[in-house]
Amino acid sequence: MATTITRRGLLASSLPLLAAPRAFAATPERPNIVYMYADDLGYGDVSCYGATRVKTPNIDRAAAAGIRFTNAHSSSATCTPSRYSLLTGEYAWRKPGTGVLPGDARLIIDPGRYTLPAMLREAGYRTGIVGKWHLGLGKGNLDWNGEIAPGPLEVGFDESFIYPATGDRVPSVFVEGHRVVGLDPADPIVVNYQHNIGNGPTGAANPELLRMHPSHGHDNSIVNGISRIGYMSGGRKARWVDEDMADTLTGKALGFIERNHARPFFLYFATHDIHVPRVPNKRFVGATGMGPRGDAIVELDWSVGQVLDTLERLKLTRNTIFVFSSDNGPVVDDGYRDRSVELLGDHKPAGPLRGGKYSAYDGGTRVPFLVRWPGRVKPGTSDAPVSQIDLLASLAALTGRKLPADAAPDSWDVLPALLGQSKKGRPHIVEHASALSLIEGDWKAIEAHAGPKRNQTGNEIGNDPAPQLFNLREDIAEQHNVAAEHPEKVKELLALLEKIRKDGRDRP
Ligand code: NG6
Ligand code: CA
Repeated sequence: MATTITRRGLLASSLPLLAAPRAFAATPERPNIVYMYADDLGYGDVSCYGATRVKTPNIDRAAAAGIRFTNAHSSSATCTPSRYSLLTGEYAWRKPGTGVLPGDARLIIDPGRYTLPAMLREAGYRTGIVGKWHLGLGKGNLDWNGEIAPGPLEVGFDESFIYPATGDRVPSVFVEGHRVVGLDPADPIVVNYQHNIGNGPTGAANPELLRMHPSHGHDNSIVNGISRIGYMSGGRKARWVDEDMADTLTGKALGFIERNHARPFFLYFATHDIHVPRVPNKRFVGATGMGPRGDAIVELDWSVGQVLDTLERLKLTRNTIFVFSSDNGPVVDDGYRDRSVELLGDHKPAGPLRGGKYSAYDGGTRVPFLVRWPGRVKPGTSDAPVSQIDLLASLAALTGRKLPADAAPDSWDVLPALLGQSKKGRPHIVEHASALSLIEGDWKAIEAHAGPKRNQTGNEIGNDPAPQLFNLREDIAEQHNVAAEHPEKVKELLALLEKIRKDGRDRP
């Protein structure tokens, strides 16, 4: 490095030696980061967001010691696109092929791409994923009995213990690193999403073998008395037991924290709860009187408690940012007759919001979002508009990483909002269901979209052949479409949405 004679120059040239990790931000920090991602948990499903028939003391404990966001969003109203956006910082709707994936899909994130875990690894973190993946594995025509790659380890994670897609999709096995866990080579796994393999029983042909019946779809291969989406044969010893999934995944999450407690770590813990099939452990059966859906929330809350207790025991609480959220809004009947509709009573999974999973109304993407960092974050609530997609840019800012110009095109640095220092957040929220929506300030426009008003779950999708407009401040339940009264507002918001679409990036 060239040194200049001026005092200032000499000082500047010696600085990097003294403070190499501070190269990018004024005061970068490296707290541990735990991102706990529930599946299909709604805005009204936990007690700190107003639920009364289900109690979630551990989630509430994180809320009480942190910031409870009231206007935080998943990027999409379903799983794969939300998770794709979370990890890449790119709106999934920009990239075809990022919708809900089958269990035999190829990896949809290019290996080597700048991702949330890759960024944190560069910042000196040990990175780990436990739980739901649902972003595809391999390059197509994967042999489940060999090396399963590329996958999480090729897009930024140092350690990986996942299940490939969803609890209701085959293959119903865990994958650790590059291998199926507990696979007996004499009983190889074959997966097919077109037709049955061999003569294994299916939900369609053998309903008498089922302990939980489908309400729609879900009538292919039977695993543990529950028929799934897709067909699999073999791998009998490797198949998971639904009742034990939360224990297995939570145990792996705690193991990761324990192994890495002495260094900065990033744990992405994506639970199976409360996705279908809802089969909580018998410890939680009957906990709520709401059937498996309510009991799965209590099981999820137990997992949160285990993580918080472990951080406490290892004296990591003060030096760990704990974030809790959900990948999309709630759904009651998502394809199995598990009595959740009958036992729902007055419980409101989406709280005051309209719609739920799959929906362009706010119930689709406005989800619980908690940030706890004792000592650094003052407890309270925040209505700052933030999106999960912003974690990449925000955590880069925290840890002093400079995003390459073409990385994470839609991720805003909202770190001050996440730390409770500002109510500003991102300038607008883009919501993604069948239709796209744009929220700016009090106003929300949903673009025109053909298609059914509801899908088979009964959830409203938000489709309408004409654009819709709501004033969320006055009408959080989106009951009054005021597009006809404010055509200029509709035009303005949809023009901004169009610009974001055309520009190929949202962030500055
Ligand atoms: C749907 C499934 C639903 C769920 C969803 C994905 C049917 C009829 N419905 O296609 O049960 O698996 O996909 O959920 O098959 S998500 O949370 O992973 O996005
Ligand atoms: Ca989901």
